[in-house]
Amino acid sequence: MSMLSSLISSPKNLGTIDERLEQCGVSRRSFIKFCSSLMVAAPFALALTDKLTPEAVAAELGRVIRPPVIWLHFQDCTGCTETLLRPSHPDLGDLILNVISLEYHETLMAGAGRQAEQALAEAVQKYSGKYVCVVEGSIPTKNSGIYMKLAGRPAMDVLADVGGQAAAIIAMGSCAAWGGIPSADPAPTGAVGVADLVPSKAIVNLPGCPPNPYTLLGVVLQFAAYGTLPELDHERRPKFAYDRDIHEHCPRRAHFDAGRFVKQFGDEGHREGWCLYEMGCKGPDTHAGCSTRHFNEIPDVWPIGIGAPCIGCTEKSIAFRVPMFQVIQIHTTAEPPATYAPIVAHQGKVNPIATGLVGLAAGALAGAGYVASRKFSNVPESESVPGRSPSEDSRNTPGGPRKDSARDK
Ligand code: FSX
Ligand code: SF4
Ligand code: F3S
Repeated sequence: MSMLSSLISSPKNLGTIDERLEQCGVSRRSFIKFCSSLMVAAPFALALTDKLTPEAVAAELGRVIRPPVIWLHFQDCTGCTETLLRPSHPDLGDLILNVISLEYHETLMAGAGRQAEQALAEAVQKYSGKYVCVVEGSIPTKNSGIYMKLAGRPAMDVLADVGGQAAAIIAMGSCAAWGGIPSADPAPTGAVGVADLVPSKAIVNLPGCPPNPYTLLGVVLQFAAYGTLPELDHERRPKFAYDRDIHEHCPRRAHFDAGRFVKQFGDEGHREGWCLYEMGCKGPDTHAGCSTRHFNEIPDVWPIGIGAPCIGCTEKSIAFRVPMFQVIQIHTTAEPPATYAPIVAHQGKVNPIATGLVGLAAGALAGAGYVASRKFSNVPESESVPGRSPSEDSRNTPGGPRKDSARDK
């Protein structure tokens, strides 16, 4: 924001925005695109915010290149390309015409057959070592990879060739990141992800089935502006999009904390928007940004937002590995309370000094104390939630279902 404010409102920079842009040598179109980028590309935007003057911004924008991109399709449903049709900042047209130089993409290109083969060969040769290779779909490895061929070559060979000569590879979607649906047991084609076959390349994994399109846009815009890739986690996922779990920012979290769980699809709790934990929600173990950045640019359009439990589609060890409705063990965050505090607690005499000390600490401890009081209360479960019957409360205790979780086995 510092750069934007210096461009717009610094006392030294009197004049209209158009005049300032002209002085800086920045076109209005570039500026609008830049503002759009700020909205979608966390790493790109954050990196630019330390530029203090309009001249520095102009210099940065001047360095924006249209990186050549070669996009490969392997075993997939094309949902990863489909998801790119939804964003508007930039939209797909702007992305492929102004931000990147899309050299090859089987779904979008007009050419076919030998024409397409030739386009791929020419692009690889012309931009060898400089292009970004985006891979969508998993790669079959069983029986020498005969289950998917491109112009007569097994997908494995195409990846070794095209991926091998790329500056970096973006594995778009869970299939390309670690095998996804085609790798589910019994994995008939021996499907694997990109990193299993070319582990030494610079690879950015963007798992999700499909992934959030803005995550790809963020990575691409950073590469276009700086030629760098974002910081990654241990699964090679960009931290800016995968550093928190769904549960931390889930709009149903208050229901989890209060012990209000959906028991069956269509029941009253489901209609009221209660927590989906007991329906198998993997949100507590799943790192992704869906709870804050919804799909299709429509509020609440994401799995939990429409009443479906998260299946953990961004986690290698969860989606298509752990059964969808199996309840998982909570181990990253506080568990929901098993018992509940009464509304009116018994009160004794309180020392005034102690009252003062408690007053100082009250703010910090209020939330923790509330949860702890529920957790350690001796009050029977039947008195746990005012206005609810004992049978309802006992059904809400998640201790039982968690015993069958995958992690307990
Ligand atoms: Fe896989 Fe992409 Fe799932 Fe589909 O094409 S990540 S099956 S939504 O979209 O590869
Ligand atoms: Fe949301 Fe799932 Fe956590 Fe419940 S368990 S709060 S639905 S992420
Ligand atoms: Fe996937 Fe769960 Fe988000 S299923 S799309 S990570 S809510």
